[in-house]
Amino acid sequence: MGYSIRMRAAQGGAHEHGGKHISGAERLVSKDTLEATAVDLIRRALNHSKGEADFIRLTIDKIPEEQIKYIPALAIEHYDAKDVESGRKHALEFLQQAGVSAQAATSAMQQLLELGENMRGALLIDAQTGERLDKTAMRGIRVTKMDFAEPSKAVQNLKLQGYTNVHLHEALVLASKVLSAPGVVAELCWSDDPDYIVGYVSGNGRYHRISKMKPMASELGGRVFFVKTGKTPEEISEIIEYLQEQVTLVSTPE
Ligand code: PML
Repeated sequence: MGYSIRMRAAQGGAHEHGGKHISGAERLVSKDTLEATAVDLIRRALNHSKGEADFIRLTIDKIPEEQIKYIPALAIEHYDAKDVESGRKHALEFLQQAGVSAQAATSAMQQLLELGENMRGALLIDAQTGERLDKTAMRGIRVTKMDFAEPSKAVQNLKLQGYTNVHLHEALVLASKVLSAPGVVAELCWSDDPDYIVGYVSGNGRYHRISKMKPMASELGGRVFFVKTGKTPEEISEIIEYLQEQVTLVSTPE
């Protein structure tokens, strides 16, 4: 038994009323750490480099054990890019190694770069044609209800590999869940945090972490999930349902 706790924060009112997205995060925690986690998430919303939030929404749901799916974490491979151009070039290569066509990879990257403002969720894109599959406009597909199965063990394990950043912890959980969805073959992401320029491509069981995916001070980031071509509308709805609703805990290797 655990609790899903999710935070989203905006400035200038709620997201649904046109507020600017400041921060979002989520945890799956036990009852005894729920309160401390809530405080942690509120602090995070109030102290963000994108500005101070004036709208903060915390949502808490109790989750029965039988609804939880356990999956392994992706293996991390770090690529040190000399500049943003080389980072993006390698991202396109990693996507193709994961089964995304050159056309779909290039078109997805272009769609992310042309957004002009941040979406709350991800674009869902056909891995062969590059066509957008979701009909959620600027909302996008939000992945929720996930965490590390044993957070302190996972943090320790990542620290031993030289990774201490909270962005990475959260992104690894999300990327592991996304790639476990039926029909998802890869993901492309870079952060919208103005002082964080790291991004990644996940595919083939790997999290290819890329040191430079956007210029410093840029507030534009985003995510694309690539889906195997030929899915029916019902199958696409199932993928979206899995990403949004399946409670998932990510285990890290010993
Ligand atoms: C985000 O923070 O929204 C995305 C972070 C992407 C990269 C995380 C990392 O590997 O450091």
